[in-house]
Amino acid sequence: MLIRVPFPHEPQASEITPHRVWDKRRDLIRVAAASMALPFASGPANGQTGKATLKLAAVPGPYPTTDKPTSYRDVTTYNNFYEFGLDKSDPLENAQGLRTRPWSVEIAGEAEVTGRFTLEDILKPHALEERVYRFRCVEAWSRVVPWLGLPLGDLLKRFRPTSRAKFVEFTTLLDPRQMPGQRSGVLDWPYVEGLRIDEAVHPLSLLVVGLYGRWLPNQSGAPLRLIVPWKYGFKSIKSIVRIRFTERQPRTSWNQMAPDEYGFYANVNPAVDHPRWSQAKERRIGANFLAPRIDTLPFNGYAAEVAGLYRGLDLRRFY
Ligand SMILES: Nc1nc2c(c(=O)[nH]1)N[C@H]1C(S)=C(S)[C@@H](COP(=O)(O)O)O[C@H]1N2
Ligand SMILES: [Mo]
Repeated sequence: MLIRVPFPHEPQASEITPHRVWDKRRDLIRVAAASMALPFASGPANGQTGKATLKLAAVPGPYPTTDKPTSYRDVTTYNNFYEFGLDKSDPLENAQGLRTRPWSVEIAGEAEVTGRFTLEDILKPHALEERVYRFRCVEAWSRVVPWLGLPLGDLLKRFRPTSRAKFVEFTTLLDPRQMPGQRSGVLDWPYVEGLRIDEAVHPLSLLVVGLYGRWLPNQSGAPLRLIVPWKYGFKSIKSIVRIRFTERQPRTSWNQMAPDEYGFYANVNPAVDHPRWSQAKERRIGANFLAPRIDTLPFNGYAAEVAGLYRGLDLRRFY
């Protein structure tokens, strides 16, 4: 049976209240954030990652935005990660015990190279980049984050996808003992997302391992997540354990649950409303509470880079 849950829902007063509290603390937070926001940060993984052998060092990559980044605190205390609960504060509270080392990713499907790869295997050949991207949730909040990661296409190429690989499917860890949200039926677990292969190898698509010069905290999708900045946030799947090349369009979690509300494409589009609310504007998290909402831009501001991927596609039908 399909249970309709109030997600992604319109922002409610109860969500706004904590922001006022955070806003008051923002000056303190800014000091803390400044000391950790080293654009070329390098050093061993911090305590949470155990005996990681990889160091986090990044160079600035292309596609920066001039928008002011949201504070580290706002980015890591207000999250969507249903495996750890439905409230925005639940992932911070419930994800701390998730074991993210050792970690491995299975590569499967239409590719010459398949099998299981450790996180170290995945990351080692790549240079990490820091990219400041806008990120917009379907629930009409947005933020600006200095992500650390590698271009997804660079990784995918290593597995030599065959000519039959038209899509890429991504799957999150399934482990109800570690992920209490998976003991409830809000979604058909595990969380699955997918991209057309040309979207996946587009240079904007980033496989993310960190933010603000640090390894990803668990609530942000450690140790490996996607960031697809021109699509609504739900496409940016967290804690990935499997990448599969497919000939057919994969079944994705939110699309399967409510196909009339969450399309496979999910390109940010102010002209196509969600059936239950407008998508024309957004609230920048961390901005002054009284600041007016800002206009949402087509493809979240990345139209110049990605609109060409959808030439000839009716974006009202393929939302
Ligand atoms: N596995 C998994 N990935 C997920 C989600 C989730 O519930 N589970 N939520 C998605 C949604 S709706 C959003 S808006 C972003 C939120 O990412 P953030 O918490 O880092 O801002 O993660 C996406 N990735
Ligand atoms: Mo979202």
